[in-house]
Amino acid sequence: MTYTVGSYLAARLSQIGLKHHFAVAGDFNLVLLDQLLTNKNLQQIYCSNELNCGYSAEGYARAQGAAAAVVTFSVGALSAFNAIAGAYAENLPVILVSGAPNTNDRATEHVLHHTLGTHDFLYQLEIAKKITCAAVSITSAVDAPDQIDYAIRTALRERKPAYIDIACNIAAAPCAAPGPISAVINKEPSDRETLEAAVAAAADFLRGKQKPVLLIGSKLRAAGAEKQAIALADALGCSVAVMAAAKSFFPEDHPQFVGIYWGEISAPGVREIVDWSDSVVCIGTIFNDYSTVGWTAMPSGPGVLTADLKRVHLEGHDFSQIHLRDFLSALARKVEKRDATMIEYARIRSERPPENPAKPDAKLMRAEVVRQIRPLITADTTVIAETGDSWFNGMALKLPGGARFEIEMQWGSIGWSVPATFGYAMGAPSRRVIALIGDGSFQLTAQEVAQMIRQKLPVIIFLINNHGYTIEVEIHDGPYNNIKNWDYAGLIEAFNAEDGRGRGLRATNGAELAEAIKAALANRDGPTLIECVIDRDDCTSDLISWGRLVAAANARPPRPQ
Ligand code: TPU
Ligand code: MG
Repeated sequence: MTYTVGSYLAARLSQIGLKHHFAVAGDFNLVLLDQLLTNKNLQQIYCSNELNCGYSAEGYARAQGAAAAVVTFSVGALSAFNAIAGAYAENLPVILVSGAPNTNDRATEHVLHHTLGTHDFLYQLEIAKKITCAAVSITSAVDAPDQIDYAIRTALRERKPAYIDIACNIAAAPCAAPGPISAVINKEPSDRETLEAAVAAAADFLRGKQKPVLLIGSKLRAAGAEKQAIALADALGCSVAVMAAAKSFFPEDHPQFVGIYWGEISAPGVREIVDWSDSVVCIGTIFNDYSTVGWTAMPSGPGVLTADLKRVHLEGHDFSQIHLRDFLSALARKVEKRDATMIEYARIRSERPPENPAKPDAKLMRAEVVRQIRPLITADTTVIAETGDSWFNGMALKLPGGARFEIEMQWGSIGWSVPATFGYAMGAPSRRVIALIGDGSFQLTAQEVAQMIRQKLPVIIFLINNHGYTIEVEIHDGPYNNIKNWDYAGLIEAFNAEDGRGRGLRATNGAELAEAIKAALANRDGPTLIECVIDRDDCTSDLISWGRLVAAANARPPRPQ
């Protein structure tokens, strides 16, 4: 077979394990899309707009480890950039591929459509360089294989997005055949001597402590080190707390799992266990103003050991070029039991009292929605929680072993979850996907429900209609937090048109919600959106506490110069 630049790219995407790529057509990428279609192992999945295309790929990368989105020049790529920057923040290798102007139009006086109307076509590449770990512009079929391999390899190594643009008259040009995929997927090994030194220093650090705890962060998954973290926990026997953004990255049915650590709004007993400890081993953690609850919950000082993707830091030491996976598994073999924090936790642990069901015809409240969602979560369920009170509702769900949880806490762009749910469901067809989405967030990217209908994905969406931006209300209220109400359940009929099998249902009390959930479980031919109508101020107390502390952090006056 003779390869073209486009079919070479398709071969590489398929070789790294992708079965799909997401796309929106535009004249600068049409020939490229044709070339990608020639690969029968790679299905082309269409999105309603490029922002959603980027987020669909981001969601797919959460399920599959990597993803690709294909868009047209500028009008497409600039919309996708929000999602690509999000993938950077969230440590997800999404390959953004953009069609680009014909090579003959560069360095001429030509003015092209889909550009700023100047002779500069490079601004897109320049922006891409800021929000990806590798950005290449392909204008030669000879160099294309090397450039494509470099971009994909760097994305997989760094767990960050990469960018490739391909001139529209190069996409179908013949090029070299792909060599062995090991050149792209082989990981740089840890530096052996540094690894040994880091493990020795960390084991020494732990030997000197009585009450260490492990704190799990969201980069643990990016490192592919979830199993190794369990091995270290087993070896130490200490308490394991998990940051909100890493929920489900350490199994919640593990006997040493104590709960989500989130300062004032931590699960019962967890803040005490972390505060009383004499050392915190922070594994892949990200401390930002949200995750530290307005800088009120951030382990610091000589008792902190930080193990990051490729770096270990503890007082007096800093080691680079070692993979988290290698570090954790080697350390697990070196440490002695340190289970004092578990003994403490057993003493202070308080079980949540069982929730009583609301009266079936009583006005629907948030707590009743969460109570009815709990039993839906099985080992093969993934819960996807959007920014808003959905974050806090999601945190309160106890996950059985195997259940997964997805959240976009570092980037925090509302609207993420609708396309990310679509992409995730495409990437994980055997999982039950449940999304928790606020009305305000949903309005940004609602169109992608139509793609779930098109692909017949049996996703269940709990749309919490509290008539506004309640999370913002709790941080800082004003008229800008009120939104136009929609007939969310009715919208699904519009998306179904003549052939769709999506269902839209509205629940205003517990009985209606129970009926709607039954109908959702029975609908295997498309998504079911359940609009849960609650009061504007019916939110978790966690959101109120968190909002107060985040608002206080935002309101700090400028320091005097
Ligand atoms: O449950 P609830 O009402 O808090 O959620 P809902 O209705 O989805 O409202 C979310 C409100 C919100 C905004 C407007 N949360 N964060 N923001 C700020 C924001 C604006 N634009 C983007 C793209 N991302 C944001 N986070
Ligand atoms: Mg809302």
